[in-house]
Amino acid sequence: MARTTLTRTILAAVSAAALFTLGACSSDAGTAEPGGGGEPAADDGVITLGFSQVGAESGWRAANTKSIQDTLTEENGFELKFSDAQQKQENQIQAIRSYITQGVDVIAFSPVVETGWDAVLQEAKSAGIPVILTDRAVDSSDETLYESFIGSDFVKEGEMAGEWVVEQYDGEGYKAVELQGTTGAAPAIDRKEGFASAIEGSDIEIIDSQTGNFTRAEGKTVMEGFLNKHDDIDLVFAHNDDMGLGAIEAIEAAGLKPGEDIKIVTIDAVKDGMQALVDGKINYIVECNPLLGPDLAEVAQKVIAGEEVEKRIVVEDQAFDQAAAKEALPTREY
Ligand code: GYE
Repeated sequence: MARTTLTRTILAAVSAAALFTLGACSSDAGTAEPGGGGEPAADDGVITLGFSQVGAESGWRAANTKSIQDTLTEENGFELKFSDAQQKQENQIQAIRSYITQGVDVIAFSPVVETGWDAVLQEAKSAGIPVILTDRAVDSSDETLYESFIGSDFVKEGEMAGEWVVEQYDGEGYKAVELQGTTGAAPAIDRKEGFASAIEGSDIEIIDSQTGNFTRAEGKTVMEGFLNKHDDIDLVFAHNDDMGLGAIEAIEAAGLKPGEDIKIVTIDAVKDGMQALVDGKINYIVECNPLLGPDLAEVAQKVIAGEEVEKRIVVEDQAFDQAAAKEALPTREY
């Protein structure tokens, strides 16, 4: 939160400074076109940024897309090219290749899965186009393939969820089920790991774990399967609010009370999740801040201006129990 607010406050100043610098370059460079042709990037003062989004799978993603589209505007000195990969890696690779062909100034994307990016990132590097990762990480040994990775610490989020569960329920022999995010995605891998390490040594046991692909519909279907298979579920750990909301529907359809008969802990803290927490259907939510637009704009401007950027920018997250959610919900931005 703090970081995003600070970023927003200084964005205008950075933007003005960057535009001034770029404007000066532009008069030196005469009438050169932006991007491609070996000309300096963004020499008309406008940064053309190609963004490949994961999809529209969750409330978190909708808020993230809005933040990017609201920040990377003409007014702020950007021309945004945006594409939705519908949660498919091949669509993202295609979008990135198309941005390379178009000769954009910067490419940014949120990788749907962690692995398999080296070839296309190498192509961007060879074309001299800097890449910024937002939200999710890539698993690559070559850190020169991207300028910066802006996003939350997903292991920590999983740990925060697990620590709360241990604090509340250790000693009661709880049986838990886990609704995992998209298989191979950084937040699914890391949240699983963080939660497991936090409950280690307690008597809480994960009796089943399956992917619900970060969507409400799949969260519901997987939870229905869990309820058919097990009659002793005490707790659901869902890797995002949407799957938790799907699980609520399945639990209610089975004649049980979510939040009471079966406790629910999720990650994201988007409005629908926070409302369910206020209503007592979810018990605890760890936040994942989706408002990455301002940080992305700042990093892109710095990269184009040839300034140093941090390789890893960690977005800070908080967590909510019911009382905290009641207080936060009325002024929640997403
Ligand atoms: O938690 C989930 C979304 O990558 C952090 O993706 C993001 C996750 C978020 O679908 O709701």
